Amino acid sequence: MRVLILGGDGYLGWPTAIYLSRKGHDVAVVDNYFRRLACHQLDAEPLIPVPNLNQRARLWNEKTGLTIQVAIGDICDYVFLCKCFTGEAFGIKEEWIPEAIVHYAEQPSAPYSMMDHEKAIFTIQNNLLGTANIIHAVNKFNPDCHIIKLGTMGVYGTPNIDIEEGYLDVEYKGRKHTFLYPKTPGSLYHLTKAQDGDLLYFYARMWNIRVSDLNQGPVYGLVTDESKHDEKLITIFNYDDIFGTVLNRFLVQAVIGHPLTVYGKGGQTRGYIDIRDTIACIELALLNPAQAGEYRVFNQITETFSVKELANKIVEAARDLGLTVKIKAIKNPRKEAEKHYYNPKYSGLKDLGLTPHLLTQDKLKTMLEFVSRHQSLIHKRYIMPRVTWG
Ligand code: NAD
Ligand code: USQ
Repeated sequence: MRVLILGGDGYLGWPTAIYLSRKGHDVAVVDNYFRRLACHQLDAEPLIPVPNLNQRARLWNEKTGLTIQVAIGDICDYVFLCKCFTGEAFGIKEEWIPEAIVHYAEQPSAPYSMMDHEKAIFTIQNNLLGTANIIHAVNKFNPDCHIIKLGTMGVYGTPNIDIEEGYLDVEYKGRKHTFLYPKTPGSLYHLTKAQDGDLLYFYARMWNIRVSDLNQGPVYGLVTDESKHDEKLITIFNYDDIFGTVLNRFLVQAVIGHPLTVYGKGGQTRGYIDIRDTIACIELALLNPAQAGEYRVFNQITETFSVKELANKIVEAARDLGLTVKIKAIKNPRKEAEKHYYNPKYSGLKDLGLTPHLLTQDKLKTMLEFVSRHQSLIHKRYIMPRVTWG
């Protein structure tokens, strides 16, 4: 399939691109380097320096004989985005109209969105404008094109009832209706992910577009089958307070002997997923597209843990490697429930064929060993949280 990956330079975008390319898809990637620039501005560099997108696509293409096309630009610029739908942005002479889009190109950090006025407004503009542009471009160039958008489990918040996959059946005063599951996001970033979902649901009903919204939990890991033999192909891996996700942060903290930064009581429970399963889920969505007019939602997680449980697992794995790791509860910089009911449903992707890689002690040890080999690159000043929810 012709697959356009928006946000193809990112933590998830690049491993998805090389995986789908290896699987024989015709892949083109787009990115405006927002993430790299923000990392420079906030002094939050990834663990391992990563070549730019053109360099690593060239490396991949030379190494495999396959072709990943690259365009650098902003999807909020509609003229540029339209050129990505014709092939012009990639310098492709003949018509190149995508059959599927994987939409990763958003500002993905909750702390970033809560930092100040400028970053709040940027997050709203970037995430909503970008998504609206994609919808319009799809409608203009190929209304049959399947939009696979990365959503987030955080749109649901932590309600005191079970979390369904996207929709909720409600019976009220003797009548029944199915609604989108109510959303109670806990950061401005998460709110924009709720709103971009609403945009897609609206246009699925208005224009019959096909949408899969993949509500994913925090992702962990950095090596995939395509990058394991070549470090230059490894993805951007952040462990700082702004762009690092919790398990990735804890791995790095454990390696340098920093007490694991559990925010508050540590009872915050989330659904987690291995980066290799993220990619597998994208492929499953791609091969099993939503119907025309369907806004389909999957909860993209494979197991749930509280932050405290995650921290304890890391302490145990580190101990087996001879590392003594402590846990230190610190004042929670966020406004979130620290002890709550959490029972999400996540059977849809498994029904399509996902076989999850669960978080075993062996896997934790492998990741700790990998990070240990790069210990000299770790900056301790990136660890403590700088942003509060105000
Ligand atoms: P990332 O920041 O590494 O990747 C996003 C990429 O999109 C970046 O390279 C960035 O430069 C690019 N980008 C942003 N705005 C753009 C624009 N206007 N035009 C062109 N490119 C743009 O983030 P990630 O962790 O790979 O997350 C990707 C998506 O997955 C996000 O939408 C995020 O909400 C979602 N998600 C991530 C996780 C996770 O744990 N990483 C979990 C759930 C959902
Ligand atoms: N946490 C700690 N200590 C830390 C970092 C985080 O206790 O050092 C806690 C947070 O308070 C939170 C939980 O761990 O309760 C998860 O935090 P996170 O930073 O890993 O995840 P979050 O901010 O929610 O965002 C990440 C990605 C985002 C994605 C989201 C999925 O950055 O793109 O949408 O995970 S979810 O959490 O399901 O909404």
